[in-house]
Amino acid sequence: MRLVSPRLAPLAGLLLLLAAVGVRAAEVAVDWEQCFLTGVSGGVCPPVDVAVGDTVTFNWAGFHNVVIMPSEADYGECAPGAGEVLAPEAPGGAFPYTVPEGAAGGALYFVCTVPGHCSSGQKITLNVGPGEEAAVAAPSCTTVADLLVSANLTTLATAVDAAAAASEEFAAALAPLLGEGPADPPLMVFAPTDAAFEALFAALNTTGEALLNSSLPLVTDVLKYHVSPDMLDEATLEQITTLLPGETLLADEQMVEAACSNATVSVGPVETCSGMAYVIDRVLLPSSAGCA
Ligand SMILES: [Cu+2]
Repeated sequence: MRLVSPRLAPLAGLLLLLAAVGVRAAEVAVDWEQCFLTGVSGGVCPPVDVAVGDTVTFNWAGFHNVVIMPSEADYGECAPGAGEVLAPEAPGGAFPYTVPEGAAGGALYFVCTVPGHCSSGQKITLNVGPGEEAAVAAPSCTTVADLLVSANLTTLATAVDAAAAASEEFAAALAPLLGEGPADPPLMVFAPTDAAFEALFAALNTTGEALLNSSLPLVTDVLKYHVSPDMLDEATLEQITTLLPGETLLADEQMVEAACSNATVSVGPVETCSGMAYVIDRVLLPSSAGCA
């Protein structure tokens, strides 16, 4: 990640939080020796519930191996030669097995194929929970609106609210960004910081409030100039279209050249529900705004 200013610290926290989602792998111990003893005394080694990514460690003291069987039927019959040897037979051992993604929602079957052991009952079933499927069913994606809040981009959020309240067309165009409509095609967003807006207001010798009151259509055009249906190349400046008809930008993932001003990407790309977002340090002004 690039340099993150204190202002954007909440964004960094959000990204770390997102990265941590789904990383809850557990350590599960299987007493493989006890499983053997339970089997030879006529019992059944109880199945164990696990999740994708869990590490299951088979521990034993006697002479055993760990073999995974391809099916419940092979497991039930202790079919000779059917399984794959994961840990060769050895006098004592601790074999770690990581539950693979493909096992989600199913079961895994393990036996010991030292002669007589499987048929005596040294076998165990691991029931695998739905794992990542649950996360896919309820995606935890970030909308651009979430991003503006978490990155504390209050001036931009205020301007977007005012423009959306004044123009149904603008509100409809922005709906996918706010998580209120399907993002197809995805939309890329350049989000200027509060400091960028302050610099613009100072240059124009005005305030944000005055500008919204006197020139809302112009503000709306400027906002449209910050949204594009195009994708960026990492390091090659390419011309991209914007939601403002006839106005284009030259941009890569480091910088943006607008008609009247250039900006540097300070944070990004940030993946949102509706496409990529980049926090930038200048407000982009289209030629129709009149290059001051
Ligand atoms: Cu054994």
